[in-house]
Amino acid sequence: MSGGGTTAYGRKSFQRSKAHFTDRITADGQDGWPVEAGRYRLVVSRACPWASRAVISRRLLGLEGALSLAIADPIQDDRSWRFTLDPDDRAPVLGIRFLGEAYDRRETDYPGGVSVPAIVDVPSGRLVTNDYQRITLDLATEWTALHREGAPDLYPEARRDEIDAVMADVYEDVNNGVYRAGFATGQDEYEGACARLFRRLELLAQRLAGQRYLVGDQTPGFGDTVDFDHIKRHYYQVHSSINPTGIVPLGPDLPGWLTPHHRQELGGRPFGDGTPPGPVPEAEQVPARGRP
Ligand SMILES: N[C@@H](CCC(=O)N[C@@H](CS)C(=O)NCC(=O)O)C(=O)O
Repeated sequence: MSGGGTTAYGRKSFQRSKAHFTDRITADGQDGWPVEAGRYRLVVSRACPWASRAVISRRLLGLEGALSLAIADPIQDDRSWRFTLDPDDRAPVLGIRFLGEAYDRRETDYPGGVSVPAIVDVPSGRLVTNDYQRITLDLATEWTALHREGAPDLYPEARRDEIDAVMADVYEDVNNGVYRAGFATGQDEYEGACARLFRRLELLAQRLAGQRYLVGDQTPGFGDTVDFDHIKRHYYQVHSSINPTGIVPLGPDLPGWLTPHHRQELGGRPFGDGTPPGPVPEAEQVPARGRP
């Protein structure tokens, strides 16, 4: 996930490695990967916020039948993401034990990390992309022929500039900001990241004071794709440099999230011109211990 950069004080700072495989799956197949029902498998960890974005988009757009899902164990070993939640410790359909095998089939001796979300071409077993942002945008804009009826437009043309601007700030200061703070190894670095994170949260709260969503009317409920058990076990047990004891904290109070928020009183239509998605397919339901 991270390499190390050296700060002015000589300590290592958190640096996110860039997605290396950026091929796109598109309607016209410009990169050699045309949109096709049943051809690809989305590999995620439910612990990973970047992967969750793809899981949520897939669900809202009703792509479950067209793009199947593999869920990695939240606890990695030294070969990274593995399929130890599955029978025989092998991902069904792909038949591999480690996501790294799909990376190897794509490029031998690839020096980078093995990250989720990743999309794998099922027939060849090769990784297509691990570019989380592009994956999500392409699900919204290139996979339209396979969207469910009533799927919301998650990236409306008229709002793109605004979405991109808000997303850039949220990415820099919040999404990546929590990593910068959480993985800091120096006090100065930690305090800088922390201050920046809370400054941004304050600005976002101001934006949300008078409108229900960050941009426009769209943001349907995500809760049913969240697995807090996976999130906690991954972050508290895998990153032994920042939590050597591996103790997993109790909480949060998940049912508490279901208390009425009354934010609908601010207006907005959660699905824009579309309709809510149907229930989560049975095979993909988050076990009760991990969900609100
Ligand atoms: N680097 C990815 C972001 C996704 C990411 O960082 N995923 C993390 C999990 S939250 C990961 O798989 N890291 C590899 C590791 O932990 O070994 C991208 O920019 O597309």
